[in-house]
Amino acid sequence: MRLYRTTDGNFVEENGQHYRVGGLSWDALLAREDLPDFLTNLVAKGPPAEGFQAAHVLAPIEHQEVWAAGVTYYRSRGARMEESKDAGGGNFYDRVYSAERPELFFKSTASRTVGTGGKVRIRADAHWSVPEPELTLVVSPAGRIVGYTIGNDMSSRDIEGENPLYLPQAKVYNGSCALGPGILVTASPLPHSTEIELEILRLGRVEFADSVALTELKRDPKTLVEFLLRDNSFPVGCFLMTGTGIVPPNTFTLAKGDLIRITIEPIGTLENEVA
Ligand code: DO4
Ligand code: MG
Repeated sequence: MRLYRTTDGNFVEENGQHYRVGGLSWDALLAREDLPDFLTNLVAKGPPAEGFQAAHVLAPIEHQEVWAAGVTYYRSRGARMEESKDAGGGNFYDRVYSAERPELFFKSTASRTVGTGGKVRIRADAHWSVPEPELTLVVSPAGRIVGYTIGNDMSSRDIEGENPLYLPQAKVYNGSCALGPGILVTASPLPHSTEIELEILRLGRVEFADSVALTELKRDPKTLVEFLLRDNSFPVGCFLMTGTGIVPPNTFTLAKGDLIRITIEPIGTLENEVA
């Protein structure tokens, strides 16, 4: 089941049919501990509804906070060590990769987040920017993983590499986050074979493409959630990006007009142009 927030209200899609989810705000839906069962019952009751338009889909966020995990793939560990070696930061990334406590950081709010079709931004004072395609957990107030969406953790690598203490500036700025297109609502974990695919198009041609499977994710999503909720409450649920396993070569930086396409098969495709 996929849940969509649209300009015409909220819809759930199952087997190509759409059903209207009336009477509850997006916050009220994401605050439900029984979201998978609630939507299963709604679909079973039917009937399907007209009126769903893919072009009207909004970012699947209202008042939720977006958090992110870092250095959860070996590839990301290597990239951070390399970018920060002149600043003496390399050792920290190596240590966090194998430490019991994961790296978790605050990433975004709804005002800095765009949905599919929206424009993400390169930070105005950055010179080396990349998208980070990440499986993103949808977490209930009690810490249950009730679904999955696709996230783009836009990052300024030169700022992050200059000094690890600049991480919040490299990660949190206007248009630094994309989520969507909708939420795959399920109480079951995704198979380890699930692939995250990234394609960056420049002037209509593929400039960079790569993919990674969830088998490469070092941390268990449930453990990431457990750490996030250790001393934090999320009354309307939250999003937790699980880190990137795809890093373009160091010669690559995003440019205005690039099209970033991230696909995770059971969820869909998140597509954003760089403003
Ligand atoms: O430690 C810096 C950020 C890492 C990150 O965002 C990632 O690995 O995805
Ligand atoms: Mg990231």
